Amino acid sequence: MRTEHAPTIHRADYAPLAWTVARIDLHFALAPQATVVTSRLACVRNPDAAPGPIVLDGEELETLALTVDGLDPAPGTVRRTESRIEIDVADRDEVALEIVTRINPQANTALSGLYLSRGGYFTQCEAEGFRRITWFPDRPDVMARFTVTLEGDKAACPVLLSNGNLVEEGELPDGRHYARWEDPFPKPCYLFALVAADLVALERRELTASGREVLLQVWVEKGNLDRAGHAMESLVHAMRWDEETFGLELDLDRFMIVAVSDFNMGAMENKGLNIFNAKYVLAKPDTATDVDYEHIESVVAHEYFHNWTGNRVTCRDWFQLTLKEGLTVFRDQQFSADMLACAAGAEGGSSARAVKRIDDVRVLRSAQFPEDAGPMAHPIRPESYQEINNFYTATVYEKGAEVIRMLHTLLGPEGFRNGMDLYFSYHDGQAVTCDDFVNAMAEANGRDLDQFMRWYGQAGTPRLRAQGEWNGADGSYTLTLSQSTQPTPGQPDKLPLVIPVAVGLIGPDGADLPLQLEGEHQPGATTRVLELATETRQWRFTNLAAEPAPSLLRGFSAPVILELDEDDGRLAFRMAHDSDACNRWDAAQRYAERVLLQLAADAAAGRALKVPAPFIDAFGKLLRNELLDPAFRAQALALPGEAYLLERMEPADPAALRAAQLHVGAELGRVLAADWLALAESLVEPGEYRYHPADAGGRALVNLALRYLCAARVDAGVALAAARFDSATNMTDRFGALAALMHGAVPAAEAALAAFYRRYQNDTLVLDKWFALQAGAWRRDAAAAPVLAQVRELLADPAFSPSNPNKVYALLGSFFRANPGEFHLADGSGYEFWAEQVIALDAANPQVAARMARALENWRRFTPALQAAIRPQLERVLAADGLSPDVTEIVEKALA
Ligand code: 0A1
Ligand code: ZN
Repeated sequence: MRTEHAPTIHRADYAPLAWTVARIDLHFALAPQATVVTSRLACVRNPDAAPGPIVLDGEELETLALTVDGLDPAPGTVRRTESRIEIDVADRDEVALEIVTRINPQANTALSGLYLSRGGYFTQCEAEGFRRITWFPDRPDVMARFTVTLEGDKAACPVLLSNGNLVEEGELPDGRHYARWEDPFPKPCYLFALVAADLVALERRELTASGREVLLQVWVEKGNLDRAGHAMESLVHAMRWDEETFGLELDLDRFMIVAVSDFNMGAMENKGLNIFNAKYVLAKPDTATDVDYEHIESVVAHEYFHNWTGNRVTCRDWFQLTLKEGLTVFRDQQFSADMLACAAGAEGGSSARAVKRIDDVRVLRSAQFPEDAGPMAHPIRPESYQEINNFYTATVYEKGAEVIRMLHTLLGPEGFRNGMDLYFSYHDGQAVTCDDFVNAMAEANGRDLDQFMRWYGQAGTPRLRAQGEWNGADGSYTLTLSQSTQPTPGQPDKLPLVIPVAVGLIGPDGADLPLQLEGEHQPGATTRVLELATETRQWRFTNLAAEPAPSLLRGFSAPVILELDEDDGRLAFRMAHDSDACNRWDAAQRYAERVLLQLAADAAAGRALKVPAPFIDAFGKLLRNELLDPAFRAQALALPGEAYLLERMEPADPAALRAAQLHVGAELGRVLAADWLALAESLVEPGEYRYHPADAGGRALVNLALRYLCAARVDAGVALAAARFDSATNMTDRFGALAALMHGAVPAAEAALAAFYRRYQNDTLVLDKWFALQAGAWRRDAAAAPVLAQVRELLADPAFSPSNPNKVYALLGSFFRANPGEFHLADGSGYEFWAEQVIALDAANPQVAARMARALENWRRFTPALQAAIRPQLERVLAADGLSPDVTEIVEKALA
């Protein structure tokens, strides 16, 4: 592990390398503790760069040999540090290097580079893992053609995989065998991968749009083949969608997905050999919920889409990460929305799409908005970083996707497609920048996007202030929109952005009004996109018979915080009538937020808590509205998440908010008990489980009903949850019922939890759910032991392993990040535990530790008493011996 503090890298310092690599021939002699890597590099002088030495990166490598054109380097031509080799080369434009290194996969607990997982060898090279395998210019603008030979023990790793095409394989003495792979496409080294393990494949052959046969494989451990089908289906859907939507075809003869149990992130788009966290591959009805199925579909698609947006056209440097990530998230969001709409059929298509949009907005608001308001705030294209692994963020991914979505909104689907076509025609095979992408969009559409580019450079969530003025005398409604963005670290001044605001006006009868702007001759569509590009601007709608209710930012048309004064009656009205499902959901969220924050303030001040009757009434109306799609109702009736609410609370007081959440949830359950029960009993199980969005919506709504009923401890509801737990035929129902029982902390919960453990004790992925549920538990009885005690106990459970990232995320992530009401204990014991765990994790896996460390980055938003308890723990972590650059960057920025 690196112990020195990482220097800050600046985007402005980018310079092309003097030497790049045209070809690399790699040979791996695989052994758990001593793998020998022989690398032959064809280095070429870069005519576009200033002259200089060959520069290679390395980390924790034991170098056994290095030759230049077959000879020992001439004295004085090589300079070496732990992490860098420079080689002076005079008078030549091409040089052959041969480097032999020895590495220890078994000791690689950071899971970056080449590591072991359950006896197999796997790699993870993004962002800078390749340098932990061999010396190489480890940056994405070096694109080389790879040939890879793997040599390993046949019994331990019968399967030997790498990128591209298998060109040769055979036997070797001593029970070993080998395979040689050639990737026809030049690629940056972060897309290199190898797998050598005991796996089996689910296979399928498909024809691409142009009629080429391709082999698709999903590789899993023996015994898991019956869980690979959904990933394969998802892959085929993704292939078809990219052909139809963007005219993009698979360019390889073979495309492989491999599931691995130990993985820091979700999955990785290595060329032709995607490596996945097993959690995003494996599913069968008995072990995976509907939500798991959905996630698998979108992650499989995301990685597949990277083949064009990321691999064929890649990033010039890591500051451009959102070039591939924002765009690919947008593509996977569109794909999932299309899949849901297609499954829902003609009638339910638009609601299904809205439900997906609501999901995406929820993630953005709960994960990205807080990031943009804290010490790690950065533009989607950061200006600097210390550790690039810390910048795989919600901002780069999710806000990045919102920026692409705004381009899609501004240019329209056709204009966007034209821009994509032009982007590929200019840049296929290149490593480029975000400017190159936006320029292609601008050129294809004849549109100036210079001001739009500010979205790439400005951090912070803009506030969009809206004010409406009704003029009854002339039937006009004047809408004034203004924007402002708070300063963020290092960015005190903000400039106006281009904000597309989709607007509708709702008439008193609840129907949308046709919109006619001043100067237009007739009314037009009922939703229009207004473009706010200055600090403030007015629009005047005319020809209106009565005062309208504005519905702004429809479909969440921009990643901003909308500030609009609406009284409770207006919110209830929009909950009942807004034709834009996303805004209808948002109206319910706003109303709930208002009530929850008021009750939290009451709880903090020791006042009695009372939920306003009109709020319960508005919720009840949504709940009983059978015309609404169940999946939508499940979204609209779920209270806003605590992470989002804490962000809106001044100061953030997790205990008070939790008191409010407990009270409001129980009251909604109690007062509406008859409705919840009727609903839970009326939604009949559709026979044998299949993953289908229409069925999933019903299951989600029943599970929500059980949650409210258990929160209120309604006897019939608790009995129903217990019965559904016992008779469930699939994980969605079983887990939903268990979660409801746990949520209510009812006596039946304990037995159900134990039964769940017994049933799945040998199923590591399902046990992650068991850990997460307990770490995320809410306490209803002040006399009960704090969840912290349970989390500590679970650390010692034989099923827990601190070296498995999924286990850490399930137990510690769920506690630190998803259970603020229990983590932020007034006596500070939660923070002591946090520091202890971050320090322990960091010694083995800095990326995982840094993710956990981020749970306290927004500590300055909390009450003074909590801040006083947090600060010494942040300082304690920062003072720890050998702290990684990853955690150092997070904690230093938090304390700055
Ligand atoms: N590029 C992958 C995610 C990924 C990023 C970093 C990793 O290691 C530090 C691993 C995976 C994606 O977007 O899916
Ligand atoms: Zn990605």
